[in-house]
Amino acid sequence: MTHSLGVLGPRAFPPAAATQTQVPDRGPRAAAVVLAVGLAAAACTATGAHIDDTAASVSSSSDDGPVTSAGTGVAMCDFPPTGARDCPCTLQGTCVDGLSCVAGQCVARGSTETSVGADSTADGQAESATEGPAVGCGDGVPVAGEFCFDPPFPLYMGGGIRDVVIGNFDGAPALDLVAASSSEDAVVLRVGNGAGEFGVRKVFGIGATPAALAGGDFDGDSLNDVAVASPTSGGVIIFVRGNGNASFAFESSTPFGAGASAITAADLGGSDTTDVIAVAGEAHFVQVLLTDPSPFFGLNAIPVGEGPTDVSLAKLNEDDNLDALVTSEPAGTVSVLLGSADGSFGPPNAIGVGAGARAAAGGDINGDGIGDLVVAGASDLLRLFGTEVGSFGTATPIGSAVTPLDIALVDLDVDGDLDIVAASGGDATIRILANDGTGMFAEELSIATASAPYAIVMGDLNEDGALDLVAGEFESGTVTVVLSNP
Ligand SMILES: [Ca+2]
Ligand SMILES: [Ca+2]
Ligand SMILES: [Ca+2]
Ligand SMILES: [Ca+2]
Repeated sequence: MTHSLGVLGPRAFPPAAATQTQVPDRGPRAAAVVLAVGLAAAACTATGAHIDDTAASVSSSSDDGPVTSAGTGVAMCDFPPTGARDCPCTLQGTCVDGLSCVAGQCVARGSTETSVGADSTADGQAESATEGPAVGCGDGVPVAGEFCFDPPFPLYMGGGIRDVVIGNFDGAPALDLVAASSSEDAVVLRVGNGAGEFGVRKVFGIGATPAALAGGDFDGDSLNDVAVASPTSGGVIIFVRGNGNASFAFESSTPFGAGASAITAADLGGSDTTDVIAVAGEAHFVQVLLTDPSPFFGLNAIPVGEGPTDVSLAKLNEDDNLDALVTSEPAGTVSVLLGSADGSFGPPNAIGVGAGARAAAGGDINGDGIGDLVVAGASDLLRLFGTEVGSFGTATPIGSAVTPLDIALVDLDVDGDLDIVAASGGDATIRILANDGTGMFAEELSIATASAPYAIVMGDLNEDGALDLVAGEFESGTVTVVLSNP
């Protein structure tokens, strides 16, 4: 998920999500929702004007959870922008062009001291793939350029987890987790306390097998709801109304015309409510379902060719409308559908990326103002630079991840460029790849998950101002939670 990052309010869903579906020969249907959470950015201006005072928050601990600590930073600017270590900046601080805020200083790209630290073997010891524990991690002050996480821990959600959504569902500000349990025909809620701890499972049956979830306020009551794509629902999208008190009501269903296999949510039609776009994998179409005036008023289905697998949304051209990316694993394509302000989408422009395109994310990864693509391919991650609006260069392997099942673009280290978070199904890891600002990626971290991750989502679960990661896992019925530790 890649377009503008909105600030996540207590009941606000971030604007877009990505879902992914299964392919028969790989077992369970995979699905993912990626929620990007806005981090209040304090940008250094070119004139060297003052920026921001940022008070990070939260100090907490738990029996099985890590401790996060607080930090306060004051941002000032690099002026003149020499790149010398003469410019203090904060975590969220973005220095002038060409400089990154690293370890509290504006420095030139390439001279960064990227911090790493995670427990990829889940043995309780933080480590780095290359450099040992990160110097800058754990001080409570998020700094641009550092990737800092505590050891991952699994959380049981229910049998056959296919998808996860992060959002507020209990009326309290802390973010909660909702997962799709395909063996229990249910959505499962665990309420978060803002410190990276979660309450007991609350199971809500939906009478059909969920394949993918999307979260948002679909009925305009300012309470978050869940929309469920299910191939066994009889051709409807299931609307599960959030009551705002950690409970759901099975509310209604909307005709979709075929079994749904993937779904993602965003405000597509200009109303204040969240809309969805869903994929009919076997019927080979996508359809937008607008929520104004009531949940799920369908627009015309758009044929997208053989075996659509996943849909995600991103801003790829110069207008303000979200565009849709529809992958097809059997066809080996990513189809780009340009969006309009009324929530409709143009015809698909299919781009061949080789076999096995399972999921895609869009965004400008090299900073030239043109939208680019990254793809979870058959055996590797792929990168396609946009050459002009609607046109893309050759799919180039990035060289990380094994049988990737999901992919997201997000500025995880808050240095101003989009990084990759990938669910690596073949070796049960989350891979984090740092962008050098030119669309070149290097693997930063490989974090073990409980079993093959089918979905990867992000949100600030422990309220420290840095994004945390959650992977959804079918075989183990878990989510693996990776909390930030800046
Ligand atoms: Ca609602
Ligand atoms: Ca670009
Ligand atoms: Ca970045
Ligand atoms: Ca966090």
